[in-house]
Amino acid sequence: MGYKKLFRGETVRLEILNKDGKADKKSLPDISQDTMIQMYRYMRQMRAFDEKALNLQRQGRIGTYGSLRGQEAAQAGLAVNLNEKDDWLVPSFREHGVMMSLGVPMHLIYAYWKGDERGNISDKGIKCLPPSVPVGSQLLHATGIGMAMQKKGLPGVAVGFAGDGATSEGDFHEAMNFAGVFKARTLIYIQNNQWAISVPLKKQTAAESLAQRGWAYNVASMQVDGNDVLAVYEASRLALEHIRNGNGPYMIEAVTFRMGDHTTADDHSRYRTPDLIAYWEERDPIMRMKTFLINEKIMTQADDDAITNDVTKAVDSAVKELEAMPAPDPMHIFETMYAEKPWYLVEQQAMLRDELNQEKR
Ligand SMILES: Cc1ncc(C[n+]2csc(CCOP(=O)(O)OP(=O)(O)O)c2C)c(N)n1
Ligand SMILES: [Mg+2]
Repeated sequence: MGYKKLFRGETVRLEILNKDGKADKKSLPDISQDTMIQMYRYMRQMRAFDEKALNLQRQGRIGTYGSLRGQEAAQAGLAVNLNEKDDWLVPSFREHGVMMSLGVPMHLIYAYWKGDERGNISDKGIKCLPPSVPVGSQLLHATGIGMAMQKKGLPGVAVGFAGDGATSEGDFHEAMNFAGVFKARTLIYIQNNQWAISVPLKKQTAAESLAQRGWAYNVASMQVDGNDVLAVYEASRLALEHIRNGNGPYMIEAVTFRMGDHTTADDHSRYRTPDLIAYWEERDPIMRMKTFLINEKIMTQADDDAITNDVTKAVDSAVKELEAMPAPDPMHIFETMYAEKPWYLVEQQAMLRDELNQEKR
């Protein structure tokens, strides 16, 4: 297949499913029907999680929330290729889809968006760093972890996530440079949703693609239709194989679209037109895969109804678990940042303890 041949400096764009859910049979990846259903299920779970999160935010039951609506394929097609025992997730703030797919409990992800630090601590043994809000900063951590794994001969891959806007940050370029020089076991995974809050891609960069930047650092790079879960699956599989075989880092640019507001603190109708939203609504990643699965008789409408039931139940029970969590201990803010606490935090911790004790009296 043409896309397997990567040319230095040239952007290779991978697309398999068209917007109407039809695939060119010749380009179908070697993928089992179970995996296809799994990816579809993951996407449906993300959408159900997301819709509930927006309602919870409106009701004041969680805080500001960043929706991933529209980006489900870009996360599900990657998730099924990851191995939760060995691989590291190094997320920014829009990766809850891939996190929940790898097993981070949904009630903890809701807790994070409620401002509860305990949301970042899971007992499931999943190697997932806390989501990083300073744009692009997490990519340096992903490169560092990938360098360490390369040095230690470990089998895993560190996946550093970022958006299109983050690729304008110095951190992105430093991370790419180090990854290239030190052959880090790192996948730099860019979800190009074409907006950085209200800044459109064309004001972000004059480059033809984000993927082409990777080659300047000798990081093999590919652009993929991020709303096509089969294409994302295949791009991720190729990238991870490349890294796992010791060939150095890889960068994927998944071209997608954020369907909603940047976060619940934003109003995207102020900078985007209804026509643009309608254009992307027609390219919804979930509908596209559903049409494909039903037309190919891989899934029936009854199977789909059962999935709806399962994902709704899972979300409802996550909300119950979230709201059954005991109130967080304010003293907890001093834990988990440093192995050895600096003196000023020791002082502040003592002050807060005194204040809380006085309040109790
Ligand atoms: C260093 C830094 N600068 C600015 C911000 C404010 N900010 C938060 S998200 C964002 C846009 C990020 O866009 P992109 O990287 O495309 O990710 P997306 O939100 O589209 O997923 C900005 C400017 C921040 N969090 N950190
Ligand atoms: Mg963006």
